[in-house]
Amino acid sequence: LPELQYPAQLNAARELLAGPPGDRPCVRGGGERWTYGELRHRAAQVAAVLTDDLGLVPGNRVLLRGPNEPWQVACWLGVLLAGGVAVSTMPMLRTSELSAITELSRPALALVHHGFTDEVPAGLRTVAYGADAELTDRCAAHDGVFTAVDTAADDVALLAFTSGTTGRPKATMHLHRDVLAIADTFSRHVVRMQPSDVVTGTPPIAFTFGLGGLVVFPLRAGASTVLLDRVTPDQLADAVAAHGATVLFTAPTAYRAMIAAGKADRLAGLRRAVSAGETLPASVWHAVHDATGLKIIDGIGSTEMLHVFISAADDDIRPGSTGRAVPGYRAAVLDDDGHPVPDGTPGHLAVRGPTGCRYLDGDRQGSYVRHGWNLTGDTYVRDADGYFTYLARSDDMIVSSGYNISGPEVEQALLGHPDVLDCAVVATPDEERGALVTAYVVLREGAVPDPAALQDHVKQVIAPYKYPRRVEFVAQLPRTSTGKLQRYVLRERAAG
Ligand code: 3SK
Repeated sequence: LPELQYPAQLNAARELLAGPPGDRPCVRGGGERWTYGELRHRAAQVAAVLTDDLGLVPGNRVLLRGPNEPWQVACWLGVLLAGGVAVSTMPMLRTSELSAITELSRPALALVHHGFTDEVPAGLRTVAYGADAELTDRCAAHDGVFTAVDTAADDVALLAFTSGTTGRPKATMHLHRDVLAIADTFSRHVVRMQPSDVVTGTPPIAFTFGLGGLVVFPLRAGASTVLLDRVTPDQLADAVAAHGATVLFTAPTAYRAMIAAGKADRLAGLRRAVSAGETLPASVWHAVHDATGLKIIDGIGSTEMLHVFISAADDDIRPGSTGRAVPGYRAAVLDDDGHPVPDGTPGHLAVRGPTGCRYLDGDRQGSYVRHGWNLTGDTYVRDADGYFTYLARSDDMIVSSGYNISGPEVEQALLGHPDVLDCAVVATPDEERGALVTAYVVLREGAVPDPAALQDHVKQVIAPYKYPRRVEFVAQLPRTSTGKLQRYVLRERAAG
């Protein structure tokens, strides 16, 4: 794509702020409502504070921590303008998790929302932001004029941490050109964000799904963004309607919960609804479509790739399938030796494109990137039309009595039962079969636990050998801070 040819010297924040006229609405939330001019001014002030007052030099890392609200966006942009490297952290992390991140990333200082300073590890120079906090006072002493550091397109702009469905956090490095590339591929060609769009959603900005969807994409398009802080699915649906949002970014669980709460009609004003973080069950796609006419855009992305690389929109959507490689990316399904498998045969999903995995440390780089392909750890199947359908995380395939069974496929079947609100399917050890397909099920309010009814239902919708031989009812499922199911927690629990 010609739009992916960036100049050798490129500062992503300067580019994102360069576009729209200063009086256009830009970002609101946390009681603030800023135009593009105001965001530009504040980001420049933050950059000036970082360099002039706090001695930041290009390449220094800055830890960021706070809820989704405009000051966090100003801080993130300010760090990049100053040539620093943004290390965004989830607001729900505690000291032990933040310590692991600071040990790995060694930030020079931290910019932290004044309500979130308590958990920051001792010894890290911390400047609080938000109303009446130190950073805000310091900003007032700067005039909002700052010449962005002339970073190279290949300089590191951010470190992104995966919260990890395996429980092991990892840091990935992304460059200034990567930040623009995610907007110039998925947002421009699939979401097709417009300047008139009003964007909202739930993923934290510290999660690259949220950073892209709620910050980078709207700024690149000259659209406006409404940042919400920890909303329930009910509140999310109401916020979409109240703010006149036209584009929504959230996870399948939120869509499912909005339907369960009878709130899907509140989404009717949306032009685009994007789902990522986990695969979107066809039943959820149809339920939202039936209630609103909306065609949810499902996408697979990863922290390693920065954002979404397979997706589809409008009439290209085939519910239950993730879609095709996003323009600018190539995707393939490979066997264990790295050779492409025939269409229709399951294998390892591999992807390459303008963004890619660069781990900060450790020895995982060689297993994630092989021969230029990023191996995402997902088992997928491709059809003759180039559509990719998710089967499982490669370590979520269950081998039971010699059969290969995808845990997520059984979950989708269970989710089609009216009593099931949420579920997870994992392998538990079994002497006879090697592994037993085990379902952990959260029932809808008022539903009566009936394992046999759920097992019969699964046998009706997918091959009967895949049915869960063990069904356990639970109040809730373990999820990461970004909402991904932690199947390993259930596997460990089952193994005792
Ligand atoms: O991890 C994910 O699932 C994801 C999805 C979309 C965009 C970015 C990410 C990290």
